[in-house]
Amino acid sequence: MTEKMMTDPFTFTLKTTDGMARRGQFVAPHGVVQTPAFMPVGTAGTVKGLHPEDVADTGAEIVLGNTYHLMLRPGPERVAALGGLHKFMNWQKPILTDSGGFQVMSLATLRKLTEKAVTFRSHIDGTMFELSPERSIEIQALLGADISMQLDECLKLPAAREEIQRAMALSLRWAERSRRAFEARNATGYALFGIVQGGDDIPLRQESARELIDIGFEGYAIGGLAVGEPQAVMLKVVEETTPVLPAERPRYLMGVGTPHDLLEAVKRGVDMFDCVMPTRNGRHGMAFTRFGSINLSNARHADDPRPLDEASPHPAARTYSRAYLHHLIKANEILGQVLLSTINIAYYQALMAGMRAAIEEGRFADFYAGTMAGWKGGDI
Ligand code: PRF
Repeated sequence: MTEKMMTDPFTFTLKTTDGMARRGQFVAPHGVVQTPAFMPVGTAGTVKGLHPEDVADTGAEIVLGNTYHLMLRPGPERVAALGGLHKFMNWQKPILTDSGGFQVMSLATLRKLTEKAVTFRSHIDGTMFELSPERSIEIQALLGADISMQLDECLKLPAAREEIQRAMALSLRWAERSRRAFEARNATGYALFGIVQGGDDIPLRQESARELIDIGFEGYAIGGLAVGEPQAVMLKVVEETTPVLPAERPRYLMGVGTPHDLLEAVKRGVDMFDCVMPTRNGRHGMAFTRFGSINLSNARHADDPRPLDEASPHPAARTYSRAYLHHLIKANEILGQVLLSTINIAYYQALMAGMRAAIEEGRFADFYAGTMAGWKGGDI
């Protein structure tokens, strides 16, 4: 299916598997998304530096928005009155919104967490806010998100087992309240994902996954990773969690990661990702390519007439010389940040498209080996 009817339910179809890797698609109110998928981060109603048309031209079929940022500014009631987030930011394809819990923990000050809600001081102007599971669902509905996320508590690692257990149990109680609030909306086609927590403790992770499945969600996220643990720990948690999750629902690894993380996580059965890395690192002069990552602020690029990748499917990676990109970054020109953000998102999308084709054709292992070998040509 390529066309989407507004009355269709949210569905995920698993088309093929290759080992643990999965090739699927989901149908959301604003369109169809092929998986494994990477979602560029559009925190404050914009994928920083890119026109929405340029985001779509990279191959992205869905972007992520943030409850936390949009509740502080410009306010979800205002966005709703202006026709919802899709219209506000001129992005007509699906949007997944994060619930706010993780951003409160990483950005807000004076946080106070109770059973009922998290209260915090805005990092923008100091105003106090309260975010409960119910208010998070309400905000995501006001924004018009195709996929909403439950409110959860994400700890940094390392953390004590009792603390991990406490946050996981609270997240489960919030999952139940989020589900109830979401059901009350009666919004056909829209989806709510539960979030597995449990730190680096495998039994807690599996308990969290099983309890979420009992509540029942359209999809399941793995949260609480890429928070300070080594990659091997993250991958171990992923590979011990995905087998517990239902095959017929999408799995989303939140806030991950490097191209290598994506390759390893798809291999272990993950379908969706989001990360600021392609845009944030791009703004700081880093290019992600099939040769590995390249730091364009390095002086050795100053006289290099070659494009980043003459065989890239995206014109920006084929057109501009490394010398020009080096110059733009050194001169702190906006265009340098825009071009590298675009090139990086396009590379992430090409990597996902490559993985999707490889899974379909039963050659994921070859694709994995070839991609890993290619990255050895990078410079960091
Ligand atoms: N929870 C939520 N959002 C997130 C995370 C989480 O655990 C992460 C973890 N890396 C990123 N974004 N709600």
